[in-house]
Amino acid sequence: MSEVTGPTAGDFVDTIGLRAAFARSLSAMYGTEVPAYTTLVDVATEVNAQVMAADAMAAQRLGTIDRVSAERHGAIRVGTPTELRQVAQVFAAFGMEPVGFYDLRGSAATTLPIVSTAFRPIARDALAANPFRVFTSVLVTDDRRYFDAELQAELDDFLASRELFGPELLDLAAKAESSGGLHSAEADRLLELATAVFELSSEPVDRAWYERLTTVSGVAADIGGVRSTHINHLTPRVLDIDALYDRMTERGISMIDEIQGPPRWEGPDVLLRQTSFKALAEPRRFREADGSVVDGTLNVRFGEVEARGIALTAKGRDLYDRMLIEVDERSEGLGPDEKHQVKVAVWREHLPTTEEELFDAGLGFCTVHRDASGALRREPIVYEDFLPRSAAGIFASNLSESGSSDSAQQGSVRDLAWLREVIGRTVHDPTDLYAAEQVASYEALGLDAPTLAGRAVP
Ligand code: OOG
Ligand code: NI
Repeated sequence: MSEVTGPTAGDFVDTIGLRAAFARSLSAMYGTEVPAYTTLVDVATEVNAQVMAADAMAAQRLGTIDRVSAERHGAIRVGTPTELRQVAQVFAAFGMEPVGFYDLRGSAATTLPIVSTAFRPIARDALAANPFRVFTSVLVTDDRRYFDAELQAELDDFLASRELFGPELLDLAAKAESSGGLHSAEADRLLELATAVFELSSEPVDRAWYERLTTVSGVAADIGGVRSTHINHLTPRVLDIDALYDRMTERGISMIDEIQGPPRWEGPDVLLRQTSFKALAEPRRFREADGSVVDGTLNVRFGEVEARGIALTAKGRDLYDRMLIEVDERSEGLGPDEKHQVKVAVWREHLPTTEEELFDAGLGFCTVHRDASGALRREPIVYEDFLPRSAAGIFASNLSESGSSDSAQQGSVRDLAWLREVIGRTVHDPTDLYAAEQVASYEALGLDAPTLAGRAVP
């Protein structure tokens, strides 16, 4: 594992060191803002220690305990293509590249006027050293299902008049990107500025404007109702999410009523399981129509935890998506416990119960290695990305109002090509990254890689 260095006087801090320090710095900041996050991290640490004590080899099959203990994902939301391009520059300083395109609009379950990508390291050693990733959403203000022409014009004006990322931050970030790091004084300054932009602002919120956007969507208000951005949540990784769920509940923290993604079952863990606790009331100040400023609260930020499994091939991903549809059909009207039982039944019907069979069936990604005796061993590749349906579920369960949208209107076009254009950088396809890693490991041993059919729908 590469050594992760903190900024110390006189040192050059490389990209990995910057990323690790950035994740720590955001974590420290967020812990002071949202104390329940610290509880979540404590419980995750406790659970991880127990899983390690029970079987350290099995616990580390999808990442070393050092990686898992430091592992976090964040979520942020921005308003405009310019802000998205700028945040991409900030993340580039930390070796985090855009991966995947997620369209969370227009689903029956949610009213989310956003599209998203994830910024993360892509090389295996960079992920092993520190996999910090940020799910990043951008508002789609010209989508008529959500914003009429008048509201769009006002919103665009409002967003155009704010500055989230100042020139000093952007310049330092560009320098860190091109030099592969920074000397310590500049590294400290970059970390300070890059942390500060994601702090919750104490500037009063214009109540009428915020409420107007809330009628469209709580997410629209969170993004476009204020003059700054903030971390929405930071998510630790846990090795046993069911144990964590129970323990948080015992501590009196009310979790959402289901774990998103695959069920707990006896076969291989695939993709990603996530759960969250509901957004907490946080003190915010409001400016009323008469200009007076009053104290109030907003429920926007929440806590989330995740357990990561094996990355699925396009074929495996397609199966996963079909299994979720089957679960929906078979669990209509059922409560969370019964729904979980249906999930387990569907999993048993469709998915192999061992990793080996999962790889043999071309459903899961792996790398191949020779052990000391010369025998070939396959190791699972961990899933490093997000799931749009789980994301929509996490968003939805944390919005107090469902918002409103007009499905008779045409949505505006947003796709991977659009994302690439506004970010001005390569947006990687997650499935291609896993496939390339698998192929490279076979080729390194002079073996033919198993053929991988098709591409996953992101
Ligand atoms: C992002 C919600 C999605 C995840 O882990 O799927 C997400 C947000 O709330 O901004 O973080
Ligand atoms: Ni999240």
